[in-house]
Amino acid sequence: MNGNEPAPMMAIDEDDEFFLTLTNVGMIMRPDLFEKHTVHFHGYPNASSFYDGVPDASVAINIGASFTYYYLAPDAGTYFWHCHITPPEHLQMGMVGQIFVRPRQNRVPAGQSLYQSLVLQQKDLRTACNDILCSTPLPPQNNVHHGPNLSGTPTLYAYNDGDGSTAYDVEYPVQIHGFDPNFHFVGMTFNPEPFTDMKDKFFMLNGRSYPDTVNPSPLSTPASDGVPRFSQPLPSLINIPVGGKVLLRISDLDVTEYQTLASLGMPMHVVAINARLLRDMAGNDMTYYTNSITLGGGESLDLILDASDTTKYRSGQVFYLYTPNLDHLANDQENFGGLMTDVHICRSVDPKTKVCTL
Ligand SMILES: [Cu+2]
Repeated sequence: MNGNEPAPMMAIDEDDEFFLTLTNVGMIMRPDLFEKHTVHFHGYPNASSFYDGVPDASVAINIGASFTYYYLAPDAGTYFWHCHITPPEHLQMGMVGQIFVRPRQNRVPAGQSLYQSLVLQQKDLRTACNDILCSTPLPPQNNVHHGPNLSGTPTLYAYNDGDGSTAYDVEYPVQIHGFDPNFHFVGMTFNPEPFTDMKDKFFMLNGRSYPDTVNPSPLSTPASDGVPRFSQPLPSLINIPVGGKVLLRISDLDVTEYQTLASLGMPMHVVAINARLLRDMAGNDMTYYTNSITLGGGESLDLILDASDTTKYRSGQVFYLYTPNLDHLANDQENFGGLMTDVHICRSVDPKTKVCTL
């Protein structure tokens, strides 16, 4: 998928109309195969199963064909997408990507009440729209306004929270993957792939294993024509501006393993699971603090790393996100590596490029 894992990311705003054209160019290395492909937006409230990408219930794209998917982004949250043809195989081969929807709360005019905007939104929706759009219960009444964040731009939120509880300064989409080189090798050699033997031996954050996870640049690899080409454009190094908060939009697309990520010295504030804000039907806060999260393939989770206490978190400090499954802290035969990255506290962080200034 454009030579990257994750495949290209899709970041859209709630209420956007989104058109995606998938072209199946086939595989030069396996001309004997005539595999179809699809795009399945996992967990995403789709208006029509026609665009859902599950081949039994919708269309699949043949070699040489193109098809345009249509989505109306109805509900903020962290999702992900993958090809739905023989999922264990096509996910292992890298047909996985990130998709997230930024909430309409980001567009509340500066100085206006977040709570009132959510009340109004839900009032409108009860008459004009369907239930999917009213998925967040109102929090207790409050007087939080849409103000500026650290860099002076309007604060961004992970969800339509109505109380500012999901505010962040910088966001990091982080997708967890596994990779079994044996399965890929067999796939190149015209033998049937042994699905039951599949077992991941590399463990990756945005397609990178440590120490590539702390490299802020895209990775360069010589391609089969001998020319170096760049891949893995998404960084997995987490830079937090001092006094600020970052949102980690985590999803797991590993086919064979559960994955645990732990944080040392900086609590994880889990605010949403599977694209739903953690709030009960009465609007009570169900978010929680922890030092590790565990996801299976096909799950997502939003968490906030909060460095707003400047007596505890100072510029230049380094923390770690790593897996306590110690056999996943390796790159196949090679110690040490795997599912681990750094968390840097910076004087400032560019929210677009994620570049750290110390
Ligand atoms: Cu596919």
